[in-house]
Amino acid sequence: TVQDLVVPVGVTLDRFIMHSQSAFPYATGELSQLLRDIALAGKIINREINRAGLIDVAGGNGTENVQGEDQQKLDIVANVRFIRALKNGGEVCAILSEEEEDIIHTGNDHGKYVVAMDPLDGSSNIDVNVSIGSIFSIYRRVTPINGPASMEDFLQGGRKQVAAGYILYGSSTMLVYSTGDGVNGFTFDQSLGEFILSHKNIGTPAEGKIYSVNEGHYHSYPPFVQQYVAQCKSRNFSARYIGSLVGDFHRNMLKGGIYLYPSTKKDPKGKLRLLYECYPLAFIAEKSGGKASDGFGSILDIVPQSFHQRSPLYIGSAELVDDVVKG
Ligand code: P6P
Repeated sequence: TVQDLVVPVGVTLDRFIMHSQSAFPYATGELSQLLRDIALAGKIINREINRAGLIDVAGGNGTENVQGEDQQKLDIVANVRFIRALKNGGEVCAILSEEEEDIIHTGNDHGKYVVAMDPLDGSSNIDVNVSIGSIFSIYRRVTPINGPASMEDFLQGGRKQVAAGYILYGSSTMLVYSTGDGVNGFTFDQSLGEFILSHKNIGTPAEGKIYSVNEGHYHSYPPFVQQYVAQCKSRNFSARYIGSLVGDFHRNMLKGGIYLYPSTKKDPKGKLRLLYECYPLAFIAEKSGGKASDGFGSILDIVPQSFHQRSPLYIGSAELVDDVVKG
């Protein structure tokens, strides 16, 4: 498997992908190229974010996305950069983005893959310099090659993802992804312009002492969540919630912990989006030994009905997710 490869920490993403490729001799390299295209988009967005205060890309754009959410200028910049990188890369025939109502056809009808993405999650944090992230989910298309992609390419269900991951624009910028065989983290070296393998074969600790939830919504949480939060306090857990899903998820994956976004009165189906937030992070969670649930079953087993549907999300250390779900 990929994890058995003698790939030392410190290799570039390109070399890691090449080594991984050698573990799958029948793979034809399109997925490898697609991962490189995503890394390129991440490098470009990283540069824009780092300059946000200096060039006019910070703040609101005065427009709303399909979700009715105020678009930040960088939301739009990130969306455009990802679409352009994936279109130019040639491996992706269509994209589903949080920022667009319908799927975007790239013109690469020969492409074997489709990507569902949240180009920049937590973007309201940009102006206050808090970590933000891009989240992506990759499927092989099920519609005929050379024809147009369509809805069923994106509604295959979480367990049909061939790869998923995120880019975290934090104190350092990291790309974390899995192609199904372990989770690996790459830290961006600004001086080289390269992602370097820094976190090989990440394992989510089964237990943890951190819980991430917005306690401001406490009174609108279901009783089983209120009980769980009380249990965290009685167990002297630390509360860590930065209002940015990718940042909270990444910390919990490395240190052990649980992130909760329950259903609320305002969002009875939860706030987070199934296809490009919950599914990809659930894929990463499970491939690193963690768990992800909607309160009833695994996120990855939810049958998708529509592009932008929401779901409650309880994700992180396996034993903590079990605790909250069993109530
Ligand atoms: P609340 C950001 O808007 C986001 O989608 C996640 O990144 C974050 O965890 C959550 O919503 C924050 O939502 O309701 O706690 O402000």
